[in-house]
Amino acid sequence: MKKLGEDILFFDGGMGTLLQAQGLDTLPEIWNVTNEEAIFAIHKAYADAGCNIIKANTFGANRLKLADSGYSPEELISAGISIAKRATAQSSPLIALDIGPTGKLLAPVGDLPFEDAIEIFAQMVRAGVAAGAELILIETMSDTYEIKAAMLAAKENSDLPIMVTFSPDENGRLLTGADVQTAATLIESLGACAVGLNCGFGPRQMEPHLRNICAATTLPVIFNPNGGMPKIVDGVTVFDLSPADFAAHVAELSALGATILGGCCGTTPAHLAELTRGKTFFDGKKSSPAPHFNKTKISSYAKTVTLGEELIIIGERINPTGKPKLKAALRENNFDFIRSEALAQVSQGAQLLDVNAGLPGIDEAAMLPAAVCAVQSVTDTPLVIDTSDIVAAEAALRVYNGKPLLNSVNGKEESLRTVLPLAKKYGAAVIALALDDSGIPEDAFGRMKIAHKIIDAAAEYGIPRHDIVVDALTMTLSTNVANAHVTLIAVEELHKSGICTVLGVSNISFGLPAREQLNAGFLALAVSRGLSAAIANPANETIMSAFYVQKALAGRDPDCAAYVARFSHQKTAAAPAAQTRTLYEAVIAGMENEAKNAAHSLLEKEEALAIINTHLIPALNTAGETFATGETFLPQLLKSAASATAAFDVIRASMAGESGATRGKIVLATVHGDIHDIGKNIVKTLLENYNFDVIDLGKNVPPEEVLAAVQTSGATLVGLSALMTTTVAAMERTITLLREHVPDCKIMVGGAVLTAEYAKKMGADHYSPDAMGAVRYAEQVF
Ligand code: B1M
Repeated sequence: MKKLGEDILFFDGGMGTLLQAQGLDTLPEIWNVTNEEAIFAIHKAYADAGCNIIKANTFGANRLKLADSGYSPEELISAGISIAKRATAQSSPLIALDIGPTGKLLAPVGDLPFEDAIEIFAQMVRAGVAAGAELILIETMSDTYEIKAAMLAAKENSDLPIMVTFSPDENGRLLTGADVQTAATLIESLGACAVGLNCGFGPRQMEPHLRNICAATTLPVIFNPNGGMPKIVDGVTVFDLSPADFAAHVAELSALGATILGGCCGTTPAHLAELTRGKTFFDGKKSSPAPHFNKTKISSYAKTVTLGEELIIIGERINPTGKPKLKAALRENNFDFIRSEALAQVSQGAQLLDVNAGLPGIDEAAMLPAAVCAVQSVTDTPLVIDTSDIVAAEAALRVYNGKPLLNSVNGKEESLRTVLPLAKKYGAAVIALALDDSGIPEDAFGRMKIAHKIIDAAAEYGIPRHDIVVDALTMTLSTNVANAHVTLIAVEELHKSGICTVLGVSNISFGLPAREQLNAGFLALAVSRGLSAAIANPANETIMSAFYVQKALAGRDPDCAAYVARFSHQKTAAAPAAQTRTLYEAVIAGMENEAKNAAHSLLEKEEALAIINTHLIPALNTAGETFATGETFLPQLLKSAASATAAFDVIRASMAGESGATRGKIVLATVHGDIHDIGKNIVKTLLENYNFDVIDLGKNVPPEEVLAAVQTSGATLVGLSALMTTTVAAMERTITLLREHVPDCKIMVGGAVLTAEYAKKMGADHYSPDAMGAVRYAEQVF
């Protein structure tokens, strides 16, 4: 029997590319019932090539992709697994239910709700289990949220082992921003038995990403690259690695630590036969131990924070206790205030953010997940989910995109019994409070005993020791002068046994003067004893000064750069949370209400069009630039777009149209495949203000729909907008179709990606760089 992670195992290779070569003209999974022999032969060839794991032909058998096919996921999955089993009966490899992406982006980036995604995958999992799948492979993923949805569906509907592979881009990032470490952290925390990379590129191009994933996980690593770098030759995608070259590259790269090897697009049974033929090369090979073994990692959808290396500041301000403004915001569903607090704390130096929405009279189980989503929409800083309400905890853990830190569990039986299973299911690390039914022990030994009891209980639920972060509890110095000492000893002892610790420091000074000095001194002492994280207000000058001082003194601030940056200009505390942002800043920060308010203020002194041109568009340009350079990610870009739209709605309402008769009909659309409509909407508003009758078809409009609208309305001018290089082709198709059927209709085009020259080349009558240009041209036409 082969052992996962110890022996080398072989996945099979490509399926879709082989079927395409045989004339596939439908979804590949449909061939499970219409062309069974072809699928049978491919599985058999892979089994004969020596593969240990065979992917059933079920990758896209989800109800979204099959919607108009006349087939159900159950039917195709049942047939797919049955063929795989029959075809490989002689060598009996493991048969995997293969699950690919839904094909849609999940909300808030796209429009597929998270729970709908879970249910779509759950249907596949139930069908796979019923058909006798032996493991679940979730593959070719490019969004951590979709990975989480698929993994929850697998866990909630089966006991099968789960493997997950994803496909980073050339910069090593997923579509929605995660780096390799972050994706691997999430997947490991949710309980996969192996994690890895597939598709995208050939083996060589995957090397840096493979290196990163091997360093980031303690799980066995899967490596299923393509058969070379895909290239388009005569309209057909080809992969350039011969079986021998492929096998040589994969074998060599496996030395980085991958123990489950196979192929993806463009690989064939010949590639896999060549790879498995080198078995002797692999014999006796063991996975290299991951260098970052047993680190406590907390992640968001895009980044990972590691505890235990240097002090981490957990921003404490999204907690209503003693904060009247936050209480009011929670009662009024003012999520902009919460987002604002989050952004302010991050800019002040918080590396994690605590989110607590517990307030008498509000529904915490609804509010906490909403607050978590609100914060995640503007920042990729990982979160600490802080609640004592178990229902609220589950709701927030479920929607959180990443591996959170859950605050908290304690040594009481009920807490252990209710909190730990949730942490296990949702892959959270947990803050363990050193107290139990008998209260808070007075000595360090008592607190450590409780900490170890929690760690042992967590282990029984399968939660690793490094995912427990102990809070040794800060007691007020004024009530007992030994209090600081007790906590510091506990921190030191826990640190010595490799356990991460966290403290809320400010309680130490309660009832004493010069509280901030005492808090800062206590923090510095605790850090010297090995404290991993402090829950604090990052706007507090004294605490943050202590943070920079300890960092420099501990030798963790190369060239004292952070220290110098902070103190050379005696930087004052950042502006208070509820600061007033300009329109430009509000759009970049993604604050809708602030953007609206700023637009209202600007309208008092500036013309509508000037506001659009000098505030709104430059803000979107900056948002686009930081997105392009990888400083921000899709969720943030989305929030900026929503804020710009909100501001534009205010501006639009202020634009009084000219009175008079309608001056002509214009059909307006953003072309097929393109969902950018802010610019098109500005064009529409301006045209309407100049009394043109605009038939707005919206965004992502197929050429045929544009033509149909022109024919039914009798419009003699069409306006098309395209923002991406990839959608200019759809614009050209639309122009060609219009020229063919309505040759007298004039066509104007616009959008940042176009030039006058290119517009002419496509056959458009007019290119307009801005909305006013569109009005001027319409005036000419009519
Ligand atoms: Co995205 N996006 N986006 N995006 N987005 C761009 C266009 C991009 C340049 C950002 C970047 O990487 N730097 C890049 C395209 C790269 C390229 O192909 N060259 C890009 C990408 C890659 C993507 C995604 C693929 C990201 C992803 O998923 N990984 C994805 C695409 C989805 C799809 O369309 N299939 C995506 C998604 C989004 C959001 C949904 C988050 C959001 C759009 C929300 C919405 O529109 N409702 C968004 C945004 C906001 C942008 C940027 C930042 C801003 C676009 C914008 O609204 N500009 C943009 C970067 C940038 O342009 N700086 C970017 C302001 C607007 C007023 O200008 O539309 O040019 P514009 O309109 C002007 C003129 O061009 C002219 O008048 C307007 C007013 O002056 N005009 C016309 C426009 N149409 C006209 C028609 C006319 C006449 C004039 O006659 C008919």
